[in-house]
Amino acid sequence: MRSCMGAHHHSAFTLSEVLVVLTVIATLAALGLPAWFYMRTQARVGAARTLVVAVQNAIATYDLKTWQVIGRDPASPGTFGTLVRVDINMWDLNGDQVLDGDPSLDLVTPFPADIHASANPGRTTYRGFYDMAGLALPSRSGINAKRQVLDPWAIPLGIRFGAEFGPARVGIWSYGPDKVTATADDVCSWK
Ligand SMILES: [Ca+2]
Ligand SMILES: [Ca+2]
Repeated sequence: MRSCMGAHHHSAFTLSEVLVVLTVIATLAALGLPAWFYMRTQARVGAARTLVVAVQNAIATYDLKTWQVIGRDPASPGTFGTLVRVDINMWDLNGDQVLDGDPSLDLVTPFPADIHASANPGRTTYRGFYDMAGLALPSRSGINAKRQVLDPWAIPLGIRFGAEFGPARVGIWSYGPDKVTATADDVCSWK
């Protein structure tokens, strides 16, 4: 009796054992993959938020340097002239609400013809946000061949100007996980 039962245990995995293992694997995959995708998306959203704030701060800091005093009368030491902001739209020269890279590297996007430094040397020294502001990019972000700043989904950041964005008057956003602008998952500097 005992030896008879023992004989059965020499076989390899039974069908039911294989099914149990497969079920466990399928369950782990069902639980684990969505969780992994979710965590990866959350990490990218967090990185996008860091990038958006960093770019906004870099633009604000750079803009401070471009404030200029005009109308000061050297003959009247008591006058201070008027502080004016210049180059407010220099980060989006072509007005397409995409943060510019180096215009001389981007011959497709319709920049004003005379902005291309290569076509008109000396006309402009503007080389795009990344090279003008000298920002150290946070992790998960990058730049493309046009030297545009890319979010964690490798999409260039959006940019918009207006009084609604506060004293800096500039809003920066990532298109978010759906890679489409002006949808609910956008990562915006102003909200
Ligand atoms: Ca642009
Ligand atoms: Ca979006």
